[in-house]
Amino acid sequence: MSRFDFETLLKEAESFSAESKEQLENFRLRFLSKKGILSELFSKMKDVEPAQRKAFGQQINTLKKKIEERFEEFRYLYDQPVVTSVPADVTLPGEAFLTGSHHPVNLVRKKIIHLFSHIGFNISEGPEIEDDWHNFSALNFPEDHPARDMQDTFFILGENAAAAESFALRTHTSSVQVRVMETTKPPVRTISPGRVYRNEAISARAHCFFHQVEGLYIDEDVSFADLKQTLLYFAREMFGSDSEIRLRPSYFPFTEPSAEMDVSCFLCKGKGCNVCKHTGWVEILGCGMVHPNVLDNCKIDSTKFTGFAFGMGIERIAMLLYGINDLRLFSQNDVRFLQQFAGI
Ligand code: 2U9
Repeated sequence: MSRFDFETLLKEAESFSAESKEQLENFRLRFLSKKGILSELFSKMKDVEPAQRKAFGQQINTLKKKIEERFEEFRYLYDQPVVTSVPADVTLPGEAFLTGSHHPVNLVRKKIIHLFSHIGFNISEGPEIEDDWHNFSALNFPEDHPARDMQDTFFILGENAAAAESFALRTHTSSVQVRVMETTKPPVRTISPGRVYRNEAISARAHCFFHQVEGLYIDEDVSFADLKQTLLYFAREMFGSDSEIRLRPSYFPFTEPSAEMDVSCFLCKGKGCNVCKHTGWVEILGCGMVHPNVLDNCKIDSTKFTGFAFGMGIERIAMLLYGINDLRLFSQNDVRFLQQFAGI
C-alpha cells in the first residue's frame, strides 16, 4: 500500500479510537507532527501536475479535517484534569444560596387579579392623590361624613387656604372606579388594585397605608344574585372549593343595599379555632349594589343600569392565608419575614 493512499488513510482516521493517552500521542505523531503524513502530503503539492493539484489539495483537506476531528475528540477525553484530592463527601449538606421572594401582598394581589380576569374583569388604575369629588362626593359621602375628617384622611394642604382640603391621599380605590364610570359606557366590569391611605395610628391591627382590590360590574339587569354568585366563585378559588359564604347586612354610603361577606373558616372547617374566633366564619370583604346616586353622579342612567361593587383589603387576606399576625410586618422589609415566601 502506498503511504499516500487517501482512501486507506481516511478509513484509518475514521476508525481510530484511542484507548490510552499514548495511543493518542502516536496518532498525533503519525499524522499531525512536523514529520507526519499530513505535513509530507502538503509538501508534495508542488510536485503534482497542475491539472491534478486542485483535486489533490481537496483530498488532503478532507483527510486533515477527519484526522483533526478524531484527535480533538480523544484529546478532550484525556485532557481532563486528574483529580488527586479526596473525593467529595456526598453526605455533607448542600451550600444554601439565597433566592428572592415575592412579597405576600403581591402574591395575593396577583392571585385576585388572575381569578377575576377569568370571568371577564379588566384592571383599572388611577392616582393616589385624589380630589374630593372622586374620593368622596361622587361616592355619595355626605358633607359631614366622619371619613372626610382630618382624623381619618391625609389631606394635602395647598398654599392657598381656599384650596385646602381639596386634595387628599385616596382612602379607597373606589375613586379609580368613579373615573372609569365617568369615561366608559356600560357594561363596565373592572377591578382596581392599589395602595390606599388612612390617618390611623400604626399598630399590629391598623396601618396608615394598606392595599385594596375593589370590583365593579355595571350593566342592564345586574342583580344581587349576580353579586352573590361572583363572590362565591371568588371565595372558592381563593380559599378552597369547599368554601361557603354568608352575607350580613351592613352600611356604606356608596352601596344600597350593602353587606359584609364571611367565608367558612378554611382552617378549622367550622370546628372552631382562633382565626374564626370559634364562629366557623371569617370576615373577608364588603359589598353591595351601587347606590343610584353614585351612578347618576358619574352620568350613568340609574333608571336603565344597575351594578354591584365589592372591596377587600389585600393584607387582611394575606394574614388569613399565611397566618401573619402583625400588619407592620408587611412594610418593615425584614428579610426573615420576606424569605418565608420564597418559592411560593
Ligand atoms: C364604586 C361604587 C361602590 C366598593 C365597596 C366595600 C363595600 C368595602 C372595605 C373592605 C375592607 C374597604 O379595605 S377595606 O377597608 N370595602 O367594604 N367596598 S362596596 O364599592 C364601590 C366601589 C366603586 C364606584
